[in-house]
Amino acid sequence: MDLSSLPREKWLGDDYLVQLGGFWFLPQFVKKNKRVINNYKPLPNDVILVTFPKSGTTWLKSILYSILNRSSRHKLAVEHPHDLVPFLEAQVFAEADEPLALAAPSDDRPRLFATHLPYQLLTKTLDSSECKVIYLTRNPKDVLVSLWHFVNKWNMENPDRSWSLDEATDKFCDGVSLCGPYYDHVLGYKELSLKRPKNVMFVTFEEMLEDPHGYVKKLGDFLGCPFEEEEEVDDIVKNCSIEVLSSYDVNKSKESTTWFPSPYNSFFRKGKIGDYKNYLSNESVQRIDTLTKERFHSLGFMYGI
Ligand code: PAP
Repeated sequence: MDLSSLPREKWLGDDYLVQLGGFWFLPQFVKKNKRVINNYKPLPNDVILVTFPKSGTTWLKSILYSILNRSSRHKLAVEHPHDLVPFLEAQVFAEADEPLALAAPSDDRPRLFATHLPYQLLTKTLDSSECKVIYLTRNPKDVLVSLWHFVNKWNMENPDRSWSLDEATDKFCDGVSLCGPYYDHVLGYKELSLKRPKNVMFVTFEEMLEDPHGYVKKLGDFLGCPFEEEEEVDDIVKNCSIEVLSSYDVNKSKESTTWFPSPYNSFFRKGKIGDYKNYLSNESVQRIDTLTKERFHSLGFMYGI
């Protein structure tokens, strides 16, 4: 594919992002994204976790894996959530149009995948399937601060490319962010969840963190595998907490994943609500809140401030 035909914007240091269908991606992901868009045909019982980067993907991967594989959830102690639940674009379709990982399982256990791709690029894929989608969103200010930490961690070996929070804020507000614009990403799935509530569940990081027990149960119901024992739910909440997950060697590893240039440990930091208050200036908070009002609140979606 000829990348030079796509719009591009400077992003970080000499790196740039390219635009595909109105959303911005690292150039090395364009071909992989297109493979997913053109070739992924979800089975009716596939389960897909969708997030804008830094919205709590790693956490919900571990929870969904635990809900769907109750007998093998001890695997969380030895495998990183990102290896247990592969990203369609970064792992499953990274190299091939028809990857082996897509073979239908011999039993009727659902396949569980994740993606950061926006609905606007997956409209045909998702509209033509009865698969289940769980969309997790998070306050934009916390997303931005989490992303800024993450990117600086992956650039650690190259201090020339460190990224100031002001630069990161400018890019985020301009929509030039990995898989951005954030607001279009969230709204695409929010609208879809209202249209197809049986297939698409929309959850927020904040409500999940405030009531993880209630949300694990709701997710079990949504996925058609409700819990009979409250204890089982409590176990999942505990096993997927940031304290427990980040204590495992596999998640403490400084080695880079095979599919992205960032260390395994960079996916665990604080996992709190409102950490932006420790980093963003009042001016930046106001700037993002104004955008949130324009993009979310004006549509009646009272979220993100
Ligand atoms: P990704 O989209 O690149 O996969 P993602 O997992 O969404 O990343 O983002 C990591 C954030 O989730 C981090 O947030 P923070 O920077 O604000 O701390 C990380 O700490 C948080 N996180 C990871 N695991 C958990 C967990 N078990 N519970 C709560 N938050 C978590």
